[in-house]
Amino acid sequence: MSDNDVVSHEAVARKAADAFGVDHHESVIGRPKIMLDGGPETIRFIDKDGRRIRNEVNLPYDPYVDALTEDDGQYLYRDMALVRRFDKEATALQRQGQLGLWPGLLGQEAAQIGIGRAMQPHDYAFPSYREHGVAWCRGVDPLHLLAMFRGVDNGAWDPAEKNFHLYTIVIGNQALHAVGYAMGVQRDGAYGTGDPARDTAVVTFFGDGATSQGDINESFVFAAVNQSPIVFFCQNNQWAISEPNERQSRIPLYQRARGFGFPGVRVDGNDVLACYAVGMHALEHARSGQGPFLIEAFTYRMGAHTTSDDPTKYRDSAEVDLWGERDPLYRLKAFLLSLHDTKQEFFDEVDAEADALAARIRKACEEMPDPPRENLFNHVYVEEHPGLARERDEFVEYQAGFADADADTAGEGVAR
Ligand SMILES: Cc1ncc(C[n+]2csc(CCOP(=O)(O)OP(=O)(O)O)c2C)c(N)n1
Ligand SMILES: [Mg+2]
Repeated sequence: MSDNDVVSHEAVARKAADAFGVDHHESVIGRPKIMLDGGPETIRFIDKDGRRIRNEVNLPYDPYVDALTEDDGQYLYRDMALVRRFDKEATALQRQGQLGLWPGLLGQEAAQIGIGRAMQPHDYAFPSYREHGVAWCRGVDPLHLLAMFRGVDNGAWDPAEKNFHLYTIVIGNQALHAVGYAMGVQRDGAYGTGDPARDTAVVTFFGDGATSQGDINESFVFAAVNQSPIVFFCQNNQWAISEPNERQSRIPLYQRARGFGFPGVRVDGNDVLACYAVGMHALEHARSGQGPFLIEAFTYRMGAHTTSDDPTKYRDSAEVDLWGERDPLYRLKAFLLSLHDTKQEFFDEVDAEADALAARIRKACEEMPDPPRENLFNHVYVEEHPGLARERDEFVEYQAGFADADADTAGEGVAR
């Protein structure tokens, strides 16, 4: 076959799989999977049975993992388990009419907790809309996330207090904000000084689909030419709603960084130790003035895109089952058991804590008061705007006509 032949997508995928020397899998709907495990260039520390991997690819990051104690490993497990439980409860709350929408993170816990715990409090994060695990690491109360998806708040946390920006739904847009912030850090001289309390890195989060957006590519250009202190953290969960990743790129996403002039690596996004270690390295790279860094966390979206999506329409359940075997929590649990012989008591305590968390957020979510309706008009302009004030007054008067109906449904605790 010559290079000029028109080849099917499947043939391209087979060729790529052969080039990487890995198996590919064909699903019953005929979608070829190029690399189920990310390929040999993927940085991974724990194998599927929980054993520690030592090889040339992960060697540069070994010291970060070797420095972790059993307590640290348990801490990461606890984070992941609590965030998973919170996410599960949020999905149930949406199904029961308490939230308008919920984008689940099932399967992506290791990617988010790994990088989240590598960040320093004075670093700054710009998330998209699925970063509940990072929010957790930044100390954002899960209830604030629920308030937003319940529609009673536009973003309940103070970004400046947590150094965690508000969620961004417009795909890729937050990367531009993040690079702008990182350029501001440069103007403040808050990088490359050698003072760990001062040197700051910015991290922005986006998905595989977002890499097809202009915003991401423009961010790469500005970050590269300015050598800005930013880590681009791409969670390649294989799907952009119903669009599989292999229809969006002919090369592994991490390789794109090279074309812009900064390093990029692929890490096993279901291995929390790998995400933590590579995150630590990339953050130090950025803080010390060496410029941007791209991490592609190769993972899988185990659930639906959001609660409005039905993935059975476009993907095969065999694929989901296959990735179920790579569950990030089971992997870390196997590691803790094999390396440290962690006692069952610890896992039981975490489960109990997770249930208590779920009960707390359920109760508080159901009891969340609706905001005053006129809030809709607030914060549009810095100062009062006469036209808008008139519309607000008319709206309030109009709504007052429904006072009796409101009294009838009061106490039901259902978001209207
Ligand atoms: C600019 C823009 N275009 C389209 C959409 C609709 N949309 C919402 S999520 C999504 C897919 C994003 O996929 P990916 O970047 O892989 O992130 P994931 O949802 O998988 O985490 C799209 C197209 C949007 N929100 N913004
Ligand atoms: Mg995706």
